Amino acid sequence: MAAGKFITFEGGEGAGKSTQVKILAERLNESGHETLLTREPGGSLKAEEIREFLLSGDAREFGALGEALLFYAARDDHLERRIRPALETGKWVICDRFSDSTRAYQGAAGGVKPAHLALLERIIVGETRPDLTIILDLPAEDGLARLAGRDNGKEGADNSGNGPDHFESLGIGFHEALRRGFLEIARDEPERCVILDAKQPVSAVAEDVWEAVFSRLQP
Ligand code: T5A
Repeated sequence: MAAGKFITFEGGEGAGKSTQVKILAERLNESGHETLLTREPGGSLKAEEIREFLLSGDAREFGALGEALLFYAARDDHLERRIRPALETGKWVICDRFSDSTRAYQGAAGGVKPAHLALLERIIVGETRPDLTIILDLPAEDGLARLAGRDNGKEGADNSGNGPDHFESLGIGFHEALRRGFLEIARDEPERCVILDAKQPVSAVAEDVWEAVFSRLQP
């Protein structure tokens, strides 16, 4: 059996990742591909527990490096229990955030040295790198405004399901640094990454996503 494909979605807060991963999974299912739709932090039982801790803000005292280690502990479990087994059985894995989020949030915006994050990535992710990463690009203030307009928290957005989680509540400067961080990743790895304009309506972004998947991975 051919190994599956691994697609990750990245971008700042409210860029529309959760919306687009669902649309892509449906489209791939309709074209006959079995998919695993998953997310980070989380995606496995233990990783979801770490997610709660991280998004509650209680992990803040560890600092950005400590948070990165927690994201990687969750990622290790997620890779071992869900992502690699799915890829081995030929599934297309679509993941809402992955290691580029650690590079952008804890690295570019949080100040952890890129070399330290690269080392963690080598140890934990290893060969299981995404075949394609879609970066949804949106000005920071637009993404935050979208979240402010959302009438209830996304499932698991924080411990209560209401209000901004720890990362959403950081200042605009942090979110602008994030955006620059993601754009830099795309510039450094154009063979893996595609940047899409997330300001467009949902259906137009979905078309761009499909075009990127179709042209790069020929589903
Ligand atoms: N994190 C994560 C790290 O710091 N390091 C890491 O290594 C990892 C993996 C995760 C948090 O953890 C951080 C990053 C995050 O802060 P989360 O709840 O999973 O927390 O947060 P996000 O992934 O940012 O999810 P959000 O829900 O905040 O944003 P999405 O998924 O990008 O956006 P979505 O699809 O939920 O849409 C947001 C709102 O906008 C509307 C939607 O209907 C919704 O109301 N919308 C649009 N409106 C207009 N036009 C469009 N094109 C729209 N698309 C969606």
